[in-house]
Amino acid sequence: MDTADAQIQHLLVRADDVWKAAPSAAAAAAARQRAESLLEQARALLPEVSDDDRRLALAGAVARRFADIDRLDLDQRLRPTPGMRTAPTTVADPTRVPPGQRLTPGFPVLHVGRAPDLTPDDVRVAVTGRVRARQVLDWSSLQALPEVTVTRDFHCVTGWSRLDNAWTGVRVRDVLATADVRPEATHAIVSGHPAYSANLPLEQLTGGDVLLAWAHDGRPLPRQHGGPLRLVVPALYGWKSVKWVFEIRLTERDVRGYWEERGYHDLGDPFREQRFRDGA
Ligand SMILES: Nc1nc2c(c(=O)[nH]1)N[C@H]1C(S)=C(S)[C@@H](COP(=O)(O)O)O[C@H]1N2
Ligand SMILES: [Mo]
Repeated sequence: MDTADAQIQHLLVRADDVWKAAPSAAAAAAARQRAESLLEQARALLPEVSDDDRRLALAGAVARRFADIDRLDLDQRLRPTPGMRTAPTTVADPTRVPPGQRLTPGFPVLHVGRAPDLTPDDVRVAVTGRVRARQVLDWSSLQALPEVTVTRDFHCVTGWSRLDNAWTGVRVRDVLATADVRPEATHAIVSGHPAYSANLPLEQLTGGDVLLAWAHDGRPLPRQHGGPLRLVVPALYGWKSVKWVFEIRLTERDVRGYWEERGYHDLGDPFREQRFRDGA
């Protein structure tokens, strides 16, 4: 076993100890920070693990712990969001809720880094890669496409689901059509500010309910939820719904995004509980 492997395992044990030992709610926040910094160190060592299978397994172990920490923090974040419609927390049809999910009346905010402060004037969405006519769409060219509203449930891999979100925007399908996608394109990697990305099979992006959205429940999309513009892919876990989107790159193979590089599933279907890749 190489040293990076041993070091990562050691960091994981320490992160677990720090987190589980937190004696009070106040200490929990500090413990969370400390555990996350240990996990960041473990993550930084991953490229040094030479064996591919081991690296994948360890990446999954790191990703799992980040998700576990998020999950333990859930109750805090499940409260209704001020000024926002309260989402239903009961359903007539239980099969509507994917396994392992809890319904939240609020709308938790999740992202890595700092939420950028953008206005519609700042919005540019580049459609690049395997296209015949590379595009950079600004706010007015996006608004010129047919506007649609779809009402869909939203499922985050950390365990919360928010039902009945009305998203308004344009279909990604229509956005892609402006760039004339080449036949060899099979996947896309979508990027958002400040430094986030997620990969998807192309057919997941061209569904009729996949939008670049600028409104939620009839109001302009709040900044913390990706305003002015975010991707919404209702059929997949929330990490694919890139906020503050600035590029859709069409590719000939699956190029991993932020969380996928860290062990999350390449597809991420909540009903199949595709949270992590096999072996991760
Ligand atoms: N730019 C960007 N988009 C992002 C993320 C991020 O870290 N950065 N996090 C994703 C994750 S993990 C989830 S669950 C959803 C959360 O969306 P919300 O904050 O509106 O609930 O945004 C996704 N989009
Ligand atoms: Mo998420």
